Amino acid sequence: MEISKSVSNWALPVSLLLCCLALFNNGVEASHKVFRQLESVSAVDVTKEHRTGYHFQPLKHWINDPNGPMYFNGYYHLFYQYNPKGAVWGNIVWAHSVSKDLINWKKVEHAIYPSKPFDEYGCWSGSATVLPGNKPVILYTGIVDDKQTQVQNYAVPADVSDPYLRVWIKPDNNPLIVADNEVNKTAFRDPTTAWLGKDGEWRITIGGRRFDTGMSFLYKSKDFMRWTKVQHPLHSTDGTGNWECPDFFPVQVNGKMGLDTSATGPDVKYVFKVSLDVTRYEYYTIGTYNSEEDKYIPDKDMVDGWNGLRLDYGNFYASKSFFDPSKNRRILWGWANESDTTDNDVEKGWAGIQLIPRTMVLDPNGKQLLQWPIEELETLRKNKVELSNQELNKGAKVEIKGITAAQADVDVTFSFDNLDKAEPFDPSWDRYNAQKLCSQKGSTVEGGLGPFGLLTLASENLEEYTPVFFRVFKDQEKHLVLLCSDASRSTLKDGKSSMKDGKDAYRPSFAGFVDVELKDKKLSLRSLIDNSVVETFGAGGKTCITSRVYPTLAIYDKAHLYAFNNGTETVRIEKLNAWSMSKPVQMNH
Ligand code: DQQ
Repeated sequence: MEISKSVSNWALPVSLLLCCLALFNNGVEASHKVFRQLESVSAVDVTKEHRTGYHFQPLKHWINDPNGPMYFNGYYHLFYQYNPKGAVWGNIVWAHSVSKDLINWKKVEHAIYPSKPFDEYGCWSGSATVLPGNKPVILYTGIVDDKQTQVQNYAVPADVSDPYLRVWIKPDNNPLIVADNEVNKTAFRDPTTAWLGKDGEWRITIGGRRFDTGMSFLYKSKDFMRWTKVQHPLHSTDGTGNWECPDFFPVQVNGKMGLDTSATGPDVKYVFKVSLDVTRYEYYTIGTYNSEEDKYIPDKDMVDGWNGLRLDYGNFYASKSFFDPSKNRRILWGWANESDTTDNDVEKGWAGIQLIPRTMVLDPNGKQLLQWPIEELETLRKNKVELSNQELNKGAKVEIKGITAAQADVDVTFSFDNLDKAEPFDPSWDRYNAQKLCSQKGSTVEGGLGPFGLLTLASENLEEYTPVFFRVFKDQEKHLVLLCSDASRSTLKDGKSSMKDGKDAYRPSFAGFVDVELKDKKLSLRSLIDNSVVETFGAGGKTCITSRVYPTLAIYDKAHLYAFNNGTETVRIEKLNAWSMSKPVQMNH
């Protein structure tokens, strides 16, 4: 995710950009940087420093997109894009892990790997659907040649009575779907979970583009085997470039329950999410879907493009959701890649993590989603510390002691007496470029109401720290709340790659606005801190930001956690709960 996220002034047409990306990526129009010389260099040692304690990771090597996910007969199945041979992208298989609680994971055999003419050059992302009769099926993208021609295949378990579903079969009638002449064959991938229309036919959508129009193709089938393309795509947006990993699912209006992907009804809205290949971030819209006409229409106040709502304003990509019938919830998985140099990825012997699964519901205001870490995560909490009613005057910095600050869960509610001191929002600032605003007005630049929040992964003398904080602005009669997760001071390490084509370290001031009313004069923040990752949920999950950071001093028991206020207005820690986080008993061994 190294490409600048400042998209307000697109000087270059997207098509030119796409062309440049292809040139710099060994001629391959794919989202991942290709390092031919490194893709099969196996890790000799795996560096422990910066490995996460409670996030999903294999024992070594590269991972990217979460695939599948599904709940089946008492087990959660997470498949993921994995390089069995090295710590950079390449040699991609569907690795497979199973879990009873989404916390402890058992690694099983790779579910899908290149072996047939229809996937000889790669087994890329896809999804699982549990068909009536409790029959799981995976749809995935197969790469059939060295020109990256993409087709859609299926796989089924060899033995559904095996609780781990260890062995998957790719029947000989694959591929199920090949691109027709209207479809760009090298931008045609990542089939979704299927949903059933009122006419009894299955639908899936597949990401791609037509020139620089991002597009999600729609296919229908009566029997899941013979698929026909619907004339119009499920959705498309001009000028957004290639779409990867689309996700399409229903949400309850005024309800907290998750819905099966085929659910419909009067109190149901739909979410369409896409991963933007060009900028490496995602956006989503909320809208209506009519299965008779097969049209998805975003609500009229939705921003449908670069500046749309994001599931996460940080390092978060190729996400995928699934319905968990055991707890009636919709769960979202997202992938965070490394923000460090390629040299460091290779030296560490691993790259990429899956973020903590999040439940997703529609905000009661109907205008966005709310995300929250799954409740099972709370079983890892220990050594609770509490603070309440603690004033933070201008310049205050209070250490949260008694927990392992490098591996912690902290949940805090700040309150303040009035909003009058909020600094005016300069109309010349770009509302869609929260990140730029955060980089200009960092955690140390004095404001009126804010900056206040947490200093995570901080070294004792603050040579290194990753602040997550709010800053409140006055904007005519309203207020604008900015949430930042700023990696710019997170490490003393030099961030330059020594390789000519390697990637440099990326330390952005990630940020997003928080759509909150402030009537109660409170703002809450929850951060999951885990050695090299900070996942933040602002205002009950309205705005989420993930940062990957690599401190050199603030590691293990040398890491500290502080609450701070650098605004002139006093704020109060109304309530703070923090816990050390244990490691799961089993993580992929
Ligand atoms: N990663 C997969 C593709 C997908 C991309 C290849 C997104 O299927 O489009 O590893 O990160």
